[in-house]
Amino acid sequence: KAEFNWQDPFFLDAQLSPEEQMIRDTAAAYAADKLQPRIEDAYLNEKTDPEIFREMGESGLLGITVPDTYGGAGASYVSYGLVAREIERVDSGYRSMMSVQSSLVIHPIYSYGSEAQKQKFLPNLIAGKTIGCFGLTEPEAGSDPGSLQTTATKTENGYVINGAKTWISNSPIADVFIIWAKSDAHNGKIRGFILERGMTGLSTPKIDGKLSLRASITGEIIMQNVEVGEDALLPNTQGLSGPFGCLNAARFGISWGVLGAAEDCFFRARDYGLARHQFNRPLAATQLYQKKLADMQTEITLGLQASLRVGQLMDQNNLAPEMISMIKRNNAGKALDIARQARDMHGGNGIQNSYHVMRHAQNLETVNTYEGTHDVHALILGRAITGEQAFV
Ligand code: TGC
Ligand code: FAD
Repeated sequence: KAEFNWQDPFFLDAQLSPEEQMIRDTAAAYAADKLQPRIEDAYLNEKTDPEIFREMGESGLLGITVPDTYGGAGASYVSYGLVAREIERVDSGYRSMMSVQSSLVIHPIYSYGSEAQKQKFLPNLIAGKTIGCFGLTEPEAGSDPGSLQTTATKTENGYVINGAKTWISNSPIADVFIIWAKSDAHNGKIRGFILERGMTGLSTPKIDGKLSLRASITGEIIMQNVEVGEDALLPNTQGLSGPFGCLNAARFGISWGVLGAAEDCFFRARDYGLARHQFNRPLAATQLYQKKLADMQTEITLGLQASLRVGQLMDQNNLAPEMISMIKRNNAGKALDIARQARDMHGGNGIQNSYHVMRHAQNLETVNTYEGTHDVHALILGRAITGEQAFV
């Protein structure tokens, strides 16, 4: 008869390969040693340290699924998910920095780029020596990226890009920009372009006043007659399937990451409830407190098992994107509920930065919205269930 392990009820650990366990341990050690000590100051003072990319690169945590030809580890998607979980255990903003670099910048260059583009950009991005960002969302095109207005106009030697992207993670500190635009040379179809810092007409103002994800810098990308060569075009994708292919990987990582944040809240609520006495007994000895802990543990355990299953299917190249919608939507929504509960269970202390739970709750508001909102993923699933398109 097995003994129940309250920290790992379904023995997730035992379902991982030795390599996956090793990558998970590397990410956990990095997050605890280098990220946890920074986060309180970074969050309160809205500081994003660009050095974090280099540190993650040195620890082998960026572009982890890319083969070693370009500097990656050739690891499984399950490994990528495990990294996201460990980083987001500290803060969703740090996971955001990692997942944009890995899934939204390295991935499209690796999957859709020419050999010359791969050799030029991938080694530095994977080492964290350069920072990337992904420009899909625009002021008038959020949930509906098919309505984006950025244009690429053909010239003799390349293209001129005009438009504005908003709510772009990393953009104010980025060196490399993946930009999705409608190209007149390709019948107005959406194409991907690689832009670089220093190009004339490119600017990246920071978005101030965020009450969520404060350790991850966010900005706009303004492009006014930015001239690029033919070599800036990603040759091997056209249409929305290009950006959505990147989002599949990023959303999968988020499904693991949010459960890292949820686990941090669950562990902290348990510890707090055992230490804090009211009415001459620990809070954790009360029925209501225990029910909340049981609900948290159940959702985390079910969510992790689901993400593991989807990761294994990705590794077997047997994925339907709707599977990712299900786990991104479920896990982000459940993690947000868990963080709010943990905040409540800490009483007044729960609103204080040093108890961490309210920061997670604030962050998870963003994570529930970006990469497809909670409701948009319901509509993706609704379409698959009924065959009826409910977006428009
Ligand atoms: P739809 O007609 O459904 O599809 C258009 C084309 O795309 C293909 N496709 C996919 N391909 C691969 N993977 C997927 N998941 C795909 N979903 C769709 C589809 O087959 C079709 O291909 P083709 O060749 O026939 O043209 O497109 P739609 O315009 O009706 O879209 C509907 C909807 C709502 C599903 C979609 O637009 C959507 O997902 N909206 C959400 C937008 C979103 O997620 N934005 C994310 C921006 S990036 C971001 O938030 C980064 S935050 C990162 C961080 O900091 O961590
Ligand atoms: P809207 O699309 O205007 O949605 C508003 C509300 O309407 C939501 O509740 C939504 O669910 C609902 N809604 C929309 N359409 C429908 C419908 N058909 N039926 C029913 N309800 C609907 N984007 C990038 O490209 N790159 C990035 O790096 C990036 N980073 C981000 C970082 C942060 C901190 C944030 C907050 C956002 C980031 N985004 C990024 C943008 C993000 O992907 C969008 O915010 C998200 O896709 C939602 O778009 P929107 O904000 O325009 O909301």
